[in-house]
Amino acid sequence: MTFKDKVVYQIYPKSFLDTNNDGVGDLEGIRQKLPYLADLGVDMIWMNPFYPSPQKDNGYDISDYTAVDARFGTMAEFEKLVQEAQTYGIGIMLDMVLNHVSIEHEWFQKALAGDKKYQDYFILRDEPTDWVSKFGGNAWEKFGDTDKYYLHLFDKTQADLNWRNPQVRKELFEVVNFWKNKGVKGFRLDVINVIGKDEILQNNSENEGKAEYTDKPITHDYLQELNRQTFGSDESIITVGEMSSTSIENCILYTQPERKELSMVFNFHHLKVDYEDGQKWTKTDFDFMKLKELLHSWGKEMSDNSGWNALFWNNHDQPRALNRFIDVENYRVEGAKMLAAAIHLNRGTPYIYMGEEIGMIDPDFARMDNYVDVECLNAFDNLFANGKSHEEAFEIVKTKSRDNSRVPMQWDDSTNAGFSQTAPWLSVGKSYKEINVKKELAQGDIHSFYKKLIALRKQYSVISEGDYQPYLEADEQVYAYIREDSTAKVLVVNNFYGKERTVSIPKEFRTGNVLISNYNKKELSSTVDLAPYETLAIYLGK
Ligand code: TEU
Ligand code: CA
Repeated sequence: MTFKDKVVYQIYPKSFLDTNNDGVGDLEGIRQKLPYLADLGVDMIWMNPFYPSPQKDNGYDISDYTAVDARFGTMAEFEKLVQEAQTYGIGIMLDMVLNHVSIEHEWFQKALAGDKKYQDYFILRDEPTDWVSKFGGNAWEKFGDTDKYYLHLFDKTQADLNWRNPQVRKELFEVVNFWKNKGVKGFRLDVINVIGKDEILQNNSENEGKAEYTDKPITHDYLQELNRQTFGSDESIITVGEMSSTSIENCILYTQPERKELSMVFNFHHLKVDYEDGQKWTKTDFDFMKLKELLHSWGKEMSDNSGWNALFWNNHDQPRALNRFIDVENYRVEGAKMLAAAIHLNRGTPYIYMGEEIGMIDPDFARMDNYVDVECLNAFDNLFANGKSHEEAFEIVKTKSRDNSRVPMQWDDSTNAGFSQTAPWLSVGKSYKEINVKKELAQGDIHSFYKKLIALRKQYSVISEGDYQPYLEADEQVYAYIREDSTAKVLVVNNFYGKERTVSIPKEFRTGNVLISNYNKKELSSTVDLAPYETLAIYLGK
């Protein structure tokens, strides 16, 4: 198993570093920052899509799978990036969006022009079902001036592909192999658990129709075929499936090594604990007991059944975790370290989203016109149409918009946070003079805490390989777990609140050593008084 001691760093190329000053981040910007990433100690960089795209969904609407969009650079620059990253021991992980293409893709255009072969690349029906698009509205759109409708689970410019057609699968496998042959060492598979659709599609008013297309048994067959035909021939390649509304049961199947599907999976249940009645576009405090229950059940069941989780608090679709789970006004630094330790010492592969390692927070935009993402613009209209005032709707967008994490990386305190000399495509966050890489490296200690956590995963097999047991399950403030392998045991306790809490330490751990702490704690006894947002890990060798 080659991936268990690895750490992945996610880069949103549009917002990382703009080297030609057109307001959009580029491949050259990523290349220039390789030394920064190597110093942090990450093994792989996952890049969000940089392929030609009309950018209706920021690159997840692809019009050409095997080219580089000129706004990000050239294929030669991509090849250089792969090679240079390799000299630092860093692999490149690409985002594969195989569920849908942009309606500007040649396949869809040919289909629209009446080509029967290409019409069978899409999901066309005479009657739409009642399924709801994940970006709002019905999931079907009129197919040109015909009597048919095409399915789009996301934006109406993102047409779902027909995986039942073997020719479609063959084309998509060629896409993966194209990038594999360029030396790519990882694939992140976008919404891969919704690719399998039935021949006959049924209405289902419950839960927006999700059960009709999510985690269908045939999806496992498709993944096995994808594995065989593409990345399966190279053991060093890491794959991660992004799973929409999935189940533990299915994620065990997706990742058990002998099934040869994927290395690991992202699920999002733990990031829905601040949704009121399961609805994203609401504003409410997070439910800690629910969060804990999810982390424990996924941690334990994946551990007991040899599944493997991708571990993360942030990505390009989520507001910053610091704003969601931490009293960021008073404890940003302590909270950032606690959240980091809670996943980096956990069982699974940790992912760091750019800026997380310096404790970046949401941009705190003042106006609706600062937001650009299609999902939040639709949501705003929807909230407004359903009776919310402009102010109420804005407050919700402000807490939930995906733009929160997509703002430019904060490099220093100069204009545009050192991201670009020009106005960026999405405004810089308000906090950049206080929170930026330059300042963090000079005087902060979140970054060095991340470095230490990454190093620990490489040093101790109990962290990379050990199994997972929940601890202190009833505690209403602390998330704790025990890791164990043949060499050692580690107890990790995390205080999720800005108030102190005393917890008991199991007897055997009282003779252990403090592995890492965000309060420089060294002494141990039968209980420990946890400070606000304290994290503490105790190591006990066997
Ligand atoms: O996201 C899939 C997905 O369902 C979400 O995380 C979604 O953005 C969120 O739930 C909306 O509330 C992936 C990509 O990460 C996302 O950026 C794309 O927009 C989406 O697929 C479509 O390709
Ligand atoms: Ca640029």
